[in-house]
Amino acid sequence: MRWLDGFFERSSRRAAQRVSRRSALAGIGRLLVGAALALPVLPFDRVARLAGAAEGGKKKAADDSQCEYWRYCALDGYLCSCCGGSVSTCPPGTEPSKVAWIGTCRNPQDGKDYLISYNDCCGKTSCGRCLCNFNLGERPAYRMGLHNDINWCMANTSTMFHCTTAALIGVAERT
Ligand code: ABN
Repeated sequence: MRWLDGFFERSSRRAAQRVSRRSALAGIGRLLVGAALALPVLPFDRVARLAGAAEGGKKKAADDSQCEYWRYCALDGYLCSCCGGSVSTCPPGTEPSKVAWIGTCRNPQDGKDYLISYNDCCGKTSCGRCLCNFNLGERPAYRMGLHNDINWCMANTSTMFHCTTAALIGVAERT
């Protein structure tokens, strides 16, 4: 390996005589900046990551304790399925609001639109878990039946809002 040591020694000395320290540093700097710019655009295979994200999205759309569950397309409130109840039943100690708002949501499994009744559950303080807010087809208070941003426990004996259910009430007819 002596010859290799000698070779590198001779090349280093020759380079040191020809190239100044400043231009050597500038060259190394250019190399580093070039690499930093070029590397992110190299064609990495991102397909696997995208497939994973799509799979995660599908799982969420089928899980009624996630905001992305399809029936929650016009729900504003805490999910009762995270609060001791279910997607369509109030947790113990609360009762469904006497008035409600409705939404029309598409079930991704069959591609059909369904009418959903959103009822607030009343009688306990805010659940505080799984706050979701989707507003597909939601309208301001001049269309009360489509308005989600108020406490629908207003007509109950106890007006305390706890969480919101999303009961399926029928298939939406196309007009
Ligand atoms: N409809 C859910 C809700 C309750 C209280 C305040 C705003 C929204």
